[in-house]
Amino acid sequence: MRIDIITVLPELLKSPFEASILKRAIEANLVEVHFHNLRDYASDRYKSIDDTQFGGGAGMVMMIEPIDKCISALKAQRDYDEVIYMTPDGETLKQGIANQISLKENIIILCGHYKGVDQRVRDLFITREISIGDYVLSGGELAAAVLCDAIIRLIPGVLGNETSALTDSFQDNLLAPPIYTKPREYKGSKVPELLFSGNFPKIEKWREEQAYLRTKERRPDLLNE
Ligand code: 6GU
Repeated sequence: MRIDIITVLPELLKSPFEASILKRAIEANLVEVHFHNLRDYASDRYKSIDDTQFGGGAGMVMMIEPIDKCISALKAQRDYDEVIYMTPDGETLKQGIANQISLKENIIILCGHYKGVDQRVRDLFITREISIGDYVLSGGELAAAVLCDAIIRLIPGVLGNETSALTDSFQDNLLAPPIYTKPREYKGSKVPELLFSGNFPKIEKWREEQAYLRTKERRPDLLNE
């Protein structure tokens, strides 16, 4: 998979890709991530990428021309399956969306800033608009990092244990069950005895029940999806 990220703040976006699982995925060539500074595609000598709104109103709007130039330069080199715009009024990111996107070959992610982009960018270039939740961030960069993390960890080979992404919370619309490690007892607090029984069918059944109970208690909305 190849991800091209268009941003006015590449430095804000880079560090999540330089540690742990994402770093290893890149080093193992399971994913390529490229950053494009929108200012490099500005047309005037001030490197402007935004301007005031037509019709009046507070806040700057990202202009179509630099974005068009950047996206067109990328599309001249390869085909893209999706051009995703990160915006608080997009579709809310869910595990199912991450699953779908993780199957794509080449994607572009455009990070919104200021008030957002000229509507014509959305009409002409964007195939999918994604939000990471009902709150406003100062830009789409952190949201893009969240989306990338959610999709890259699903690429086969990225997680050491192939089964572990399948047992995440939200796969199958269930939260994950409680988990334990050593010591067996800590300051009087004990690990459930069943987990030492070696009876794996019974342990699996217990985990499924716990996942269901936890979901019913914390996220009943998931059970109706
Ligand atoms: Cl994708 N962008 C911004 N600016 N704020 C957000 C968001 C995105 N998702 C939730 N809040």
